Amino acid sequence: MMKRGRRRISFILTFLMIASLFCFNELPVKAATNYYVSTSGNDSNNGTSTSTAFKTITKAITKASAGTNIYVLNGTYKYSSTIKLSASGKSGSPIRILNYNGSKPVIDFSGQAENSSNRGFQISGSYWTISGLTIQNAGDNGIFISGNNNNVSYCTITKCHDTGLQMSNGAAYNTITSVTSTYNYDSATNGENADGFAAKLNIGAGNVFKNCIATSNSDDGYDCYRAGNAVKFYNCQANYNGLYDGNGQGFKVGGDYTADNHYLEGCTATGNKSRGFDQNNNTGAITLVKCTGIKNNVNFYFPTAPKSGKHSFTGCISTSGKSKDKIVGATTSGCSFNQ
Ligand SMILES: [Ca+2]
Ligand SMILES: [Ca+2]
Ligand SMILES: [Ca+2]
Repeated sequence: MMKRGRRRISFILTFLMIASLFCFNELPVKAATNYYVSTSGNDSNNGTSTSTAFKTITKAITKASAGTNIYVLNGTYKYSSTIKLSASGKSGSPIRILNYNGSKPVIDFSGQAENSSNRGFQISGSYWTISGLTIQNAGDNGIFISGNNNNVSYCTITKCHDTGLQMSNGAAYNTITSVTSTYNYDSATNGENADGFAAKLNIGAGNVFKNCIATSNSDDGYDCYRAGNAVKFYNCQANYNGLYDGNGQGFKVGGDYTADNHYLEGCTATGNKSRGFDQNNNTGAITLVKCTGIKNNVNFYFPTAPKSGKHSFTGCISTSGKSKDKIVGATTSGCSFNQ
């Protein structure tokens, strides 16, 4: 009996092993699906080639899942409704909205009235990539992110009626690379609110800006008002921000006395109306490495020591500021300030 029982168990185990092998082999390997969007397309097409492209990005989004690439062909696409990205890709398998083959498609939201609910793209989902698009004339932010692990790269965001790209409401681990944000202007408040970029009002951890450019926005270049978590900036520029009633700080790295240990490296602020680099009541310790202020009203303004630790400035250079720099509660090394 014992022997037969063991044999039966061994038979069952072998059967299960072979069956499981078959099962794994039978699993379809799901290739990334590509969809195409063209101004001459049609949403009743299948969308899977340039000659059978969809007409709208929104149609392609309804078909998208992790690993999908949505290629946008050249042309100007007009939308008056917010494009909502609420689904999610996966780690290593994002959903991507991309310019097709080096083209420069323009997503134009000029049909939107200036109103805080009229954003261009709204990313509440995670693992999205938006790359190679020009996004313009949104009634509020060009892109608003509250989700996690999203990437925006090689885009131009311009002439929106609030901050070009904003993260808020818990947005975490988002990376913004080589995005230019320019000529954003909120007319209702004569320019008080429209920054180039903002990571403000309760963000999560791990947000990064690399090689971004904020030029000629009505309010600030970059705004971290009440961020609630540290942001990292690498090789970013803020130029000539502050028009009309805007504050005009290049990098506003604080606000409302939250303690956020922001990190900036290789960043340059030029010709901003007020301060190039502005503490703005941040009670955290801020680190600046090889940052340069040129021809701002004040290049570096850090008038208050952090609640714990010290600010850290390494290799920072202040050139041709109209008024003197203010640096308090900091360790400095290899810097040239105008104090
Ligand atoms: Ca607004
Ligand atoms: Ca302002
Ligand atoms: Ca601002």
